[in-house]
Amino acid sequence: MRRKVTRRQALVTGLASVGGFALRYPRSFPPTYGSLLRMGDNLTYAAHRALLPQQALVKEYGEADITSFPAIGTTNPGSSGTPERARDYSRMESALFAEWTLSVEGLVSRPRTFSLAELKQLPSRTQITRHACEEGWTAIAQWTGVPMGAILDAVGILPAARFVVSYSYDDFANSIDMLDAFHPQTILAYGMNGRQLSVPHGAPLRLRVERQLGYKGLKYLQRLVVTNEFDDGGTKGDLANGWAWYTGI
Ligand SMILES: Nc1nc2c(c(=O)[nH]1)N[C@H]1C(S)=C(S)[C@@H](COP(=O)(O)O)O[C@H]1N2
Ligand SMILES: [Mo]
Repeated sequence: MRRKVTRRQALVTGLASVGGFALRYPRSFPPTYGSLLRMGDNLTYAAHRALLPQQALVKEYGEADITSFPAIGTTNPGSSGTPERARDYSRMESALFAEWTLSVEGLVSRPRTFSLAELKQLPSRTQITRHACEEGWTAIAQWTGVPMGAILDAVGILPAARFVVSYSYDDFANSIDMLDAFHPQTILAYGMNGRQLSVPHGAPLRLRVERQLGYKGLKYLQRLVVTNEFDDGGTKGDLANGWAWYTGI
């Protein structure tokens, strides 16, 4: 007879087996632990961090699997938000984002900005993956960009670094931990399906966090901040907007 393992048993067994991992990452629970309303975070976060191989890759598809892909949420920061921001974004867009830069700051030894041209000189990765939106649809696309780990290596994160908070032109933010930040499939994408990333899909640069739901893939990136304390972006972040911080799939 097959022994049934309850989710709770699986969780406890898993947590017990990650001693070595817990030494490096002292928290086995997500930063949102403690809120009854966020118990879903605790299960998926602990299960992913404890039960799965640490750097498991999500499935990658072939070109024949690419599907149509709706644009969701903000589809043009140049026509939404404050007039100043809309003007800034429109100006950058009409200059083909030559003036756009990504700022990388916080707990790093060499804070700096990267132009699009500079990002394209860093090692790139192309992957065809399935995007899952919390609204219930999925779509498959090919993404090309710089692994976030390559950017973090370029600026040199300090030993206390634990999270990367991303900020966007349409005033959203969200954060991921270092495990997701250095996951090989976590990339800052400037290309989609072999072309420049379009405005509806987040031009000039968007995040892809392939092991989490689609809303963690922030479009219209502006700034990355490395922190040692949990920071979800406050009123701009997922939690303040009623979404879970960790949405492993
Ligand atoms: N800056 C920003 N990023 C965002 C959003 C947004 O509205 N603004 N929507 C999120 C949601 S809910 C999803 S499903 C995906 C959609 O990406 P797409 O528009 O390329 O389909 O982007 C995510 N990232
Ligand atoms: Mo979404």
